[in-house]
Amino acid sequence: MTPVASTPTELNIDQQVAAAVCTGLASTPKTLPPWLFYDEAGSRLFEQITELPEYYLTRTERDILSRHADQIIAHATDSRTYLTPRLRIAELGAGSADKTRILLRAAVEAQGEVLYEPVDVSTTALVVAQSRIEREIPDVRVRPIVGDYTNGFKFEPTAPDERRLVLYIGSSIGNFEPAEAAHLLAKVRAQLRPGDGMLLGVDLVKDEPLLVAAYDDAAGITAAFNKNMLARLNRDLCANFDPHSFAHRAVWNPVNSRMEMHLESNRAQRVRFAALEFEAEFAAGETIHTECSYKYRPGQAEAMLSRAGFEPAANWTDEKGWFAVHLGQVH
Ligand code: AVJ
Repeated sequence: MTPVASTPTELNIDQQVAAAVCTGLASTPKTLPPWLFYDEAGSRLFEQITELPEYYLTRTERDILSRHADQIIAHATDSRTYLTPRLRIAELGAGSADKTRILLRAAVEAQGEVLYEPVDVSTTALVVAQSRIEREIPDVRVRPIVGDYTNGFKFEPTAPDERRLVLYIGSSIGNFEPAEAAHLLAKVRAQLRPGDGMLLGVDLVKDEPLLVAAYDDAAGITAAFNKNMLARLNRDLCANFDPHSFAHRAVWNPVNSRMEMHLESNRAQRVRFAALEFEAEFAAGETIHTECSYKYRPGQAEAMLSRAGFEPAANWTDEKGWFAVHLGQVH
């Protein structure tokens, strides 16, 4: 079993964390799901990761979007009728919506006012993104949706002259097993109508040292991000992890075409979860698998989009072919 990236919404957050820990640490090998990274400290560490020299993903995707924003927007509004539709832009897991502003500016340029619907579980992130976007790009109206896009959120229906473009960028899809990823895209597709589209940002397979460095940076920020999960469990579940007794491991798994992050116990130890009446035993060298980041080969993103019911319409990449942005359309 590998970590599952979804966040159940029926339970409160502590119950979700408790359930994830009991399931993950009782399995062999031990796992914890990557959504546990993103408490306040973890979200800040992730923002730092995106600025690291080794973490090419954010920078490369931003360059692709900057270079091709007008064309992306033109493709998404491309119409066989004389009426040019208005574009509404939604975003799954919007977070700080930093790169999104590039596309929003291009859409404003093309059509004037734009409606932007960021979806995120974090109300704080949505509030920050909304005030920043409304200040910087006054022609964008932000309509935030607080919700878990892995778990049955609903878009508002669009008007007949509107098209919805759903952004799912930043290689977020890479956290999901292929079957889960297909399911997620199909669920989004089920809410869309002909003419709507999905813009998917995926990281591509490249030389192993580049991949490993991106997940094991020299400054140790990714190591801190990985170990922060243990500090979070200490706080949320009254656990007694000693984060120093675990080492950060980043490994390329060529069989499954994914980067993996693990935490390796450097000694035999027992960790107690006072809030749970639960204990976990670690042998020296035993690992917790905390994340998968899938990397795609040419054709795989298109295949994934097709299987979910999208027509692969166009894609854009950088000069080195490190990252790709794919547009899937609903016919
Ligand atoms: C936010 C899931 C795209 O997988 O590259 C960064 C998270 N993990 N460094 C990724 C992450 C380690 C990131 N995603």
